[in-house]
Amino acid sequence: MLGIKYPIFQGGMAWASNYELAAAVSNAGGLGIIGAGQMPPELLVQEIRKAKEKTDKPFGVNLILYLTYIEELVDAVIREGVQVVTTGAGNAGPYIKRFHDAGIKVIPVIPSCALAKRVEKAGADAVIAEGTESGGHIGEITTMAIVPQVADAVGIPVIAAGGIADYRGFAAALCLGASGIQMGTRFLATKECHVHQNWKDMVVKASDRDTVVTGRPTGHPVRVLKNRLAKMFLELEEKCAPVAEYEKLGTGKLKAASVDGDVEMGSLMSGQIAGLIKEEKTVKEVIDEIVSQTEDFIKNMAKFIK
Ligand code: TUI
Repeated sequence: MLGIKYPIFQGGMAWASNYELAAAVSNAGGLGIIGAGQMPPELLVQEIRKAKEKTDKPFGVNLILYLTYIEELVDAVIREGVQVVTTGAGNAGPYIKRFHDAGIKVIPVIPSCALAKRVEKAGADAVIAEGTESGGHIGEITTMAIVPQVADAVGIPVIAAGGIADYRGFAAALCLGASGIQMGTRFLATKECHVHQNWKDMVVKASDRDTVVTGRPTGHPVRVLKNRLAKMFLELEEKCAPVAEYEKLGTGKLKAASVDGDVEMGSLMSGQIAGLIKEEKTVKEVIDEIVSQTEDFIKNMAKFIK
């Protein structure tokens, strides 16, 4: 469907997956995705053009749908032309026809069966079923539970996301009914990812219990690595603070993590699988290793039941 060699998507990460990471993933045979986040449309256009200079393989753009100027980003993506758009934090339905008319495949990230069915009805080409293990803005259901349920609920291909960083996660996702995987945190800790070294070091140092979910009362829960900022968010919850206070505290914090490397007051969005990631690698190493190890593993799986 997408013209890619391996069914491995790199999660579109605001302030973390720019054209360099996306092009590297696409060149290695996966699907690189530029995380548009809150970029102004002109910057997104530049990113798409630079990615095209770096790779002749298909790549995508991820759009966060709750932005007030989302229409401008949609127009920019359609004008520039990319192979795939993935969407997060909202219902992709209203935009699907316009993308299709421009020859762009639409693959929404969804945290529930209800949303999966809704976007399938609206014409989505596939869905990314994302578990609560993921970093950033999350739903409530685990990857283990959501992937088979979404696979049964829709007829389009399902990509599994959340808690996957090695061949075991890849194989498990296929067993659960997925046709492919999406990884974010694993690609955060790669040489080609431009986030500040301090953030990557925090991922590599993290253990299994080092992430926490903040912002639940706002309706936009976000998983991050524990730090001073995360603690301050949790204190707002204890005080039953108004939503405006979360917004005030959160402003500019993803940039602080990514650009300034502020590991105390930056928003270090990362998934629970950070604990499994022990070193920074190149994108090609990540993809080549996971592909060859998954293949070997699957070939030998029958031994467990014989
Ligand atoms: O979108 C993500 N992950 C993200 S977006 C993001 S940017 C951000 N920055 C600060 C605060 C909050 C976000 C960081 N990480 N993942 C995909 C995803 N989509 N997870 C959950 C959803 C989702 C939620 C509700 C998708 C659809 C949806 O629909 C609601 C509706 O009623 O249509």
